[in-house]
Amino acid sequence: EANPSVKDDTSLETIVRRFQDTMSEAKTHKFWETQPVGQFKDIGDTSLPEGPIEPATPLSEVKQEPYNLPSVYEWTTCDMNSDDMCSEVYNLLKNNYVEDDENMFRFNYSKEFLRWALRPPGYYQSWHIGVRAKTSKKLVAFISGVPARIRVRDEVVKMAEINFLCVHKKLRAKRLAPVMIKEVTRRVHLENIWQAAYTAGVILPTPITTCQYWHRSLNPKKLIDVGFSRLGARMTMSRTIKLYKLPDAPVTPGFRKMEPRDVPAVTRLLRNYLSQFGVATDFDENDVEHWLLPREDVVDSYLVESPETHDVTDFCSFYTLPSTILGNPNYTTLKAAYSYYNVATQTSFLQLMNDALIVSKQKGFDVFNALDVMHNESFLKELKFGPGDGQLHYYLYNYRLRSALKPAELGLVLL
Ligand code: MYA
Repeated sequence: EANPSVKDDTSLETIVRRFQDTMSEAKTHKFWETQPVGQFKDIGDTSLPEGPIEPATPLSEVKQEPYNLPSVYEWTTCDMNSDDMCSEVYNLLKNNYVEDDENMFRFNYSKEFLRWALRPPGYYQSWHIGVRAKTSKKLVAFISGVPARIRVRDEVVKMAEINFLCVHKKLRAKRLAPVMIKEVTRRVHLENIWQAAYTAGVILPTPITTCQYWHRSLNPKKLIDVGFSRLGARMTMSRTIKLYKLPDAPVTPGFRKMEPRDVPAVTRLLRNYLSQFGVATDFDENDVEHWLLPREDVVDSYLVESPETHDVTDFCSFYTLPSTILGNPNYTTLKAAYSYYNVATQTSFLQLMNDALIVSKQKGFDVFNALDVMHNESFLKELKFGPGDGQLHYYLYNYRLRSALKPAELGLVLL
């Protein structure tokens, strides 16, 4: 007999989406079946070795010319130092990038954010790849990579992190994406790098793990007004506002913004913390300086400096990623903070993250989002995060894991 309580809290949309997810595994992937990625048919085959699926080839064997695009389009390399080029990428993404399942919200990464995300230490301009319409010169598609060191078990592997794949809405389903993926792969190979990491909301062959987004309301009235959340059963607006109320200032003594002088201590703290996860980013001081020093409206980092010893004992960070609210007469933008890397050694993880919520509320964010990666599970429910309906799948290119990870075994957050 069906369990009515399970049936009741499962909407038709959820059932349909789960069914589609299941079917997409059975579906053929004309492009992905040709790529060195874990294939669905190999799931559970523990005889396959862990590590690169294909060996690196001599650089002289890497194709020297770009892949062919349909004749009306041409490749362009995007110089993110140029304001004009940066604006073109920004506008393409603002109008055509990722939306939620119900098409109510669309990511609106800021120009400063894109500059930060695409120019880390050692970045390659050749990995910032655009496609233009030949006649109008309009930018119609984009894909990017940045270099990163990612540790898989005991091995630190040089990889490309691939992000911001976007094809203009009017040019969808024309198989442009596979050509763009092949072209970025070629340009990554030219730098003698043979692996990549990426995330997507869609299921492809084959996720190394599947994470869930959780959301903590900071401005519940607005979130309800714009349809991001719903008033709970037996809840009024005023009870809801009270439920999510936070103190005006952080409570942990010694809690302050990270500064340049903190880079060595934060690097030690993070490296030590991340060493316990099966797959994790391998940050050195240069990376920490780039990825974690606060940048206004891009990334925020706070730490706890012990008032007695002046040691840096705890750290939390989040990045700024607003979404455009589509078709709402009263609001245009949802201000969201996304949990990035957090480490607690002396402060309780709960109190540390509550302080992160407090400062993000003070900064005017409407919602604080976090994935169930690393030790995040331990604070989500208690700090009144609710599970979202979006899933995020993590992938490696040309690197096989013998078995999938749990989200809590992942120490990697992509933007
Ligand atoms: S994830 C964010 C992706 N962007 C969006 O969701 C924005 C809105 N959507 C779009 O702009 C388009 O729908 C996109 C697809 C561009 C996504 N990742 O051209 P098509 C496969 C990988 O006809 P379109 C992010 O940025 C699909 O399964 N593959 O389709 C990380 C099918 O292949 P197959 C995807 O809808 C990106 C083929 O493309 C994705 O017009 C990581 C259809 O092509 C996706 N998100 O365009 C990229 N969506 O038949 C991989 C669809 O086989 C990097 N597809 O199923 C791999 C590593 C490369 C470097 C390696 C170095 C060594």
